[in-house]
Amino acid sequence: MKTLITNGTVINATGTAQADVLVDAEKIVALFSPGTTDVQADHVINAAGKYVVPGGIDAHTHMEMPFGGTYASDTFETGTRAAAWGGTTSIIDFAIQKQGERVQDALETWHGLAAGNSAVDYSFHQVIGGVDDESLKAMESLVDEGVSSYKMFMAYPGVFYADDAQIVRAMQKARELGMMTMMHAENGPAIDVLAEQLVAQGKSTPYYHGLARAWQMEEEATHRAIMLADLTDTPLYIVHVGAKQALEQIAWARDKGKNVFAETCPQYLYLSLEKQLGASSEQWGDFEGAKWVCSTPLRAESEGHQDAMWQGLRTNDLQMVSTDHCPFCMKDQKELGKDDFRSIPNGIGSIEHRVDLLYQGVVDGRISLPRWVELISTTPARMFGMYGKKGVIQPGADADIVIYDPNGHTSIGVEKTHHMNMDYSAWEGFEIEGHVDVTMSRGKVLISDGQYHGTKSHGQFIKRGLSQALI
Ligand code: DUC
Ligand code: ZN
Ligand code: ZN
Repeated sequence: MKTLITNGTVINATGTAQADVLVDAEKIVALFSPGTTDVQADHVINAAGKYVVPGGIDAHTHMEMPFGGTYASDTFETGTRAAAWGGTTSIIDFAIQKQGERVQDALETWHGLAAGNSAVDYSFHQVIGGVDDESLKAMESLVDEGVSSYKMFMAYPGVFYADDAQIVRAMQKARELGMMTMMHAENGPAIDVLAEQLVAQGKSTPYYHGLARAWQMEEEATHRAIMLADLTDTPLYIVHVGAKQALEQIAWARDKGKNVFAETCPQYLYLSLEKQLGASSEQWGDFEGAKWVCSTPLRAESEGHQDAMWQGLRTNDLQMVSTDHCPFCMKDQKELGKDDFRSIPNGIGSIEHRVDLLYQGVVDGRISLPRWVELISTTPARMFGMYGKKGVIQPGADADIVIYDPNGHTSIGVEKTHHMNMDYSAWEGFEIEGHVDVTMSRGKVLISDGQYHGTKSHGQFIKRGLSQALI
């Protein structure tokens, strides 16, 4: 089955071109100057006036993540269907090993959750939640299994936390194996002290989650992670950067030529402690703020964190944007923390909106069209060892293609556009001056004409190679 996408503007990270794209079965097989071929296709899609871009890659998602006595509310089925609606055709989720569990068992559990339940292709990073001799040994088989990256947490003592000694040992193992170390960089033990003191003073509403997780705790942990990676001579990728001071640490390390990489997320570009969690004293008691309780936390706009994140995307001190998609409903989930912010499950759902929210950055003059593609697709593919197959419109690549309408419009809201399994939208009322018209995954149209045509058995596991982003 051949599909020809005609008259569109193809956008890769390297630039834009007027080109027709020929898809044969699951692959892109040719790009032509428009009208220069009489190829017979079974199906023609007219993309006149539209952008033809590589499918989005969300390299940081948490389907069904166990957290705070509950589970992230999107399954692989619901979360990847929402991804397709929003132009994302690949995700990398986290297979979570906790202390006392076998790494292989955790990975097998996540394979079991995703296989046959994914609308789009998926892969895994391994979380090592308990660094010990057994889990370090188990890391040795991960690269062969297509899992070339793993994550540790400097936060959440008693749950996923790794101390400095564990981090050093894991980084040494990663260096031996060529794996990418990903880090949740916040000083968890210090945060827990502040949180306990705030609650003891009666300051227990969601707003105080942001105060307890002070930017100093993100800056300090980011710096420490950089130095431990330097010590062990291993590359480092910092997840969900939200504090401008943490970004300064990353820029400093990169200026010194270190293999330090980082992502931010849409919530750190657009949302803030003041607007969403209420900095005026009347609102401090408002539990609505629980909708935006995530870690790292939303930070004060008055301190300039959001503008710093946009700037980091322009200067390439931040190389990509992932969602940290970790949705929880207000009812029965976020509500667990109505008397104490420490019991609010941490997370925001955005998988459906990342491509649109970043496109709005193009409309607003913050990033260029090729940079948009680079941030949402090409760099995630390179960073995590799947470039060529994913992240680019070129012959030989998987036909993961989004047709994006710059004259379309997307109104975000739980009633309007939302397909995630959540009873609210963290993005309610956001208006995007663009629209995902068609989402194609390995040659199959998943979204067109405002309809979903996918199946939960379409998505395949992506066996990834080593990072292609290293110097
Ligand atoms: N932060 C979140 O907001 N949710 C999941 C885990 C994390 O680190
Ligand atoms: Zn995290
Ligand atoms: Zn996360």
